[in-house]
Amino acid sequence: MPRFLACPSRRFCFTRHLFTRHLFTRHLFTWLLFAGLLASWSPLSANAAPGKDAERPPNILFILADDVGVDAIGCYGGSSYPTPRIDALAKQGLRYEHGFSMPSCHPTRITLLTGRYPFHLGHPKWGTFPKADEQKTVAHLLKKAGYATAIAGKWQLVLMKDEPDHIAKLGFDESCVFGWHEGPRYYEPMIYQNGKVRDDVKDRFGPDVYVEFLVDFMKRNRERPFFAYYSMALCHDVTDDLEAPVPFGPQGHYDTFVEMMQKMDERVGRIVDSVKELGLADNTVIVFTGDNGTAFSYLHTAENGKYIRVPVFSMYHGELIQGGKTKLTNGGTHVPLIVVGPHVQGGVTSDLVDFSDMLPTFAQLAGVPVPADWKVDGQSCARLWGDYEAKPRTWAFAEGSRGRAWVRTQRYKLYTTGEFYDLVEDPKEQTSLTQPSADAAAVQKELQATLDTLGV
Ligand SMILES: [Ca+2]
Repeated sequence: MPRFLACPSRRFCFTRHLFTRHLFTRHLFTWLLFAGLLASWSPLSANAAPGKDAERPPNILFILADDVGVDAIGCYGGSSYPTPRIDALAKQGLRYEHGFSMPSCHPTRITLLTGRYPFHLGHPKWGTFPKADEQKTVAHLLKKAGYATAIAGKWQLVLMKDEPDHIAKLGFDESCVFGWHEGPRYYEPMIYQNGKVRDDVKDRFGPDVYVEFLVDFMKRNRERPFFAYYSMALCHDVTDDLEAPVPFGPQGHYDTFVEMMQKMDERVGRIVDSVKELGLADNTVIVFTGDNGTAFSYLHTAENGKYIRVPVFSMYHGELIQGGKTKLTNGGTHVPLIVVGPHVQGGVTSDLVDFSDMLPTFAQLAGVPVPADWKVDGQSCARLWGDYEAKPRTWAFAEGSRGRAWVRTQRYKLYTTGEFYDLVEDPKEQTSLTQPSADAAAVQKELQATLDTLGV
């Protein structure tokens, strides 16, 4: 039997528990009949392959750092910031060399939640989510599979004051997020919990509140599968569009990028430790990634009511480079992607992944099909996460803010504008290939066909 076909039996094992309880109270005869069916399914459950818990699908802890590209992470070749906890995750699990985001926050989050590229959703305006797709999110899909769902940190898909129930509408049972463009996210934070502003966090550091909330959520739901989405505030700089500058930290300025990286790594460690402390390490898949490349600059302080920006330069493979957020280059779209789990194959993989893959991947872990009418762009990338049937994708996609987009392989990248780059020879995309080799030309042709099929 193909491995993927074994999935429904595992899903069946989990759902049958809930289902049989329901039937028992409703109709004893039906229950007995169903019990007979269970007996016929049992051997499949007993022989569940590695990666498939006989009782329930795995928990998913999805950690999304803000404005952190590969150049900022030690195990990817960054050397400006110590990232011991993230590096330890990579050592323990699987590190992707070719994980790609959109070049900025909002389109990445849209793609993550829907499995669709933003242009297929009509390029949702910054800070909005398409109304027609509110029921078609990864959170709704996981809820359908019996998961408890929660998000902590950044939402960004609506102004919370306008629509405090927006997160619940999109499928999250619980939430603890900062008031994006409404108040501070770090010091003296403004935090909405389940749609209501908390009045007990003024003296707290926001990121500590987000971690605490999610750890508590995992603790309360440890007897059932859960989807914990840790949408980190770190390492994005402070909010800059309020009437007055937001409060400094105790040091008299905002955290430097170095300090933010350190705090980000610490909190990743804290939430990963909590999974172990709760006894959930054997049934939890942890994913760490970033929503776009490293910030180009950040707000370091404010004087006379005006913010002062400082550039972010990082040492990456021995070269000092500036963060590339918002650009479609590697600097803006090449993000860390590390996966840890009880059955995840360790090491480094060259598989391509983009954010449209998360929804179908998590659906496969949960054992639920993605409805065909959702028209998801991605595909499961779980082939190395356990015994899951999935094929590596042959291209990844990203789109910028002005309709410009690309598809790429590990080596070559073709833009909608026709520019074509060999990223091994020319990682900074300085010279578009006008006379590609025969091999490169063949890839170019395939990538063009992909762009044509996508209709971008
Ligand atoms: Ca971001």
